[in-house]
Amino acid sequence: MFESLTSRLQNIFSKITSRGLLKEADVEAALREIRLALLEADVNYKVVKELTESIKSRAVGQDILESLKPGEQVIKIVNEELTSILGKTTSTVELGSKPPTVLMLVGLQGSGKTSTIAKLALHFRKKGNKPLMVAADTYRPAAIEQLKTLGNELNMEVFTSDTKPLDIAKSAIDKAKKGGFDLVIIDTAGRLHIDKEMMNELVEIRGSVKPHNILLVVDAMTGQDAVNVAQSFKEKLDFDGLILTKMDGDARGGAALSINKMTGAPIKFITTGEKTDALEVFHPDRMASRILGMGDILSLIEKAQETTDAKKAAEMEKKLFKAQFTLDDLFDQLQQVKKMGPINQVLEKMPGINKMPNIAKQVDEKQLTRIEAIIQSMTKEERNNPQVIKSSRKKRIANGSGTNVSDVNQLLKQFFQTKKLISTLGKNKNKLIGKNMPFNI
Ligand SMILES: Nc1nc2c(ncn2[C@@H]2O[C@H](COP(=O)(O)OP(=O)(O)OP(=O)(O)O)[C@@H](O)[C@H]2O)c(=O)[nH]1
Ligand SMILES: [Mg+2]
Repeated sequence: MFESLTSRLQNIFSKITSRGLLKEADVEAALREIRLALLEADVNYKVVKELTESIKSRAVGQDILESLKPGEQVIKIVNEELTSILGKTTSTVELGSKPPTVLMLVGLQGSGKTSTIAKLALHFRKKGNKPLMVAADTYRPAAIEQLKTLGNELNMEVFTSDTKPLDIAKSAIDKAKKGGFDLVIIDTAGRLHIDKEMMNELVEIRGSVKPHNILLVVDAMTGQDAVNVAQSFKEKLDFDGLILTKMDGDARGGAALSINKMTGAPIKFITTGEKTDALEVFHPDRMASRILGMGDILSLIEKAQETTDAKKAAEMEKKLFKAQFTLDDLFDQLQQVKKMGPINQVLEKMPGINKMPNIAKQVDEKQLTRIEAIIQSMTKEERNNPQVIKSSRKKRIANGSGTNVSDVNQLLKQFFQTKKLISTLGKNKNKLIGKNMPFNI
């Protein structure tokens, strides 16, 4: 996500932070480069203009230029202005007090409506709600089957019926009331272009079922086209919020950075992959940090809380800092990390990681599987006390795991190094954390 924009911005920032003093001309030069980077990221020119002007009006004042760390002050301003462009505050979907809350997803063909419905259903189930997915796309023959398959996969109910979309939606709401569902999510048909037929159908469903929220689903990879689609929809069928899909394939970020300003509608969710758990609530401030390469620790912690057992995590932390961490614990940790999603997406949220592209590239899923296989080929004694692993044992472990002795050596070396690093970190925990942050904002 945003890889190319992030690396451009980081280059610009490293220039201005490497100097102690900043002159007005330096800030202006940096702003010109920021402007170019945004335009190349396919951000709408009106948004680019507004953003650079507001940064400029705040960044060239005496207070900033004469401050102790002017470069960092400028980055802070860019961060705040980016947050503002992305929508300022988080806009969530609140469930009404009188169930069921009805959501209706609309959007062009292939934008990701059906798959996002399953992701939303899972998201709300995790929060303790009981969602009913409704297959009201009778336009494309396989659409109903697609939603049913997703429902089976998640073990969640999907409402289908052989009638017209409007009747399907109405009967689904009746069913929700009787069956104790507190959330109804309606899938609708997409078209290649915005056409009268689609709009009439959507307007009809809206008039009849009065959804609490109409969410427009757009494909982030289509950049400014997504913005144009959203603007046309806004004119014909007012919607309450946006869902940006396929953010995992969007290196530039043009749609995400323009769409809120250009439509006035908040981005409520983003999706970052094909799996049903690849949905995130959109937080403008966290997204701004991610774009600037400062990571998104809060989302990472939330994801970890969702997928890990809190008691286990606390035990692990104690062991880590007491240096009692064994290879068994490492194996457990790998399982937890894997549950958090694709490893490259987990790494993406860590501050400063894109400054170390080699690390991000080195850690791939295959390598994790290899490490797991090596650990599984060890005896209990070896896992608890890896010092005993000498050359004959190494050969046996390599054979057992289908790897080479050099792979075993590498894992052991990394394990001992990490253990040492962590125990030093433990001793200097507070001192080190501040220094390791990429920017002291
Ligand atoms: N990589 C990636 N693929 C996605 C994401 N969201 C959706 N897709 C894929 O995009 C394709 C289209 O998604 P659908 O959910 O069928 O789109 P739709 O809007 O329902 O399409 P129609 O029903 O034809 O209007 C599918 O292959 C999805 O797996 C995402 O966040 N990342
Ligand atoms: Mg669909």
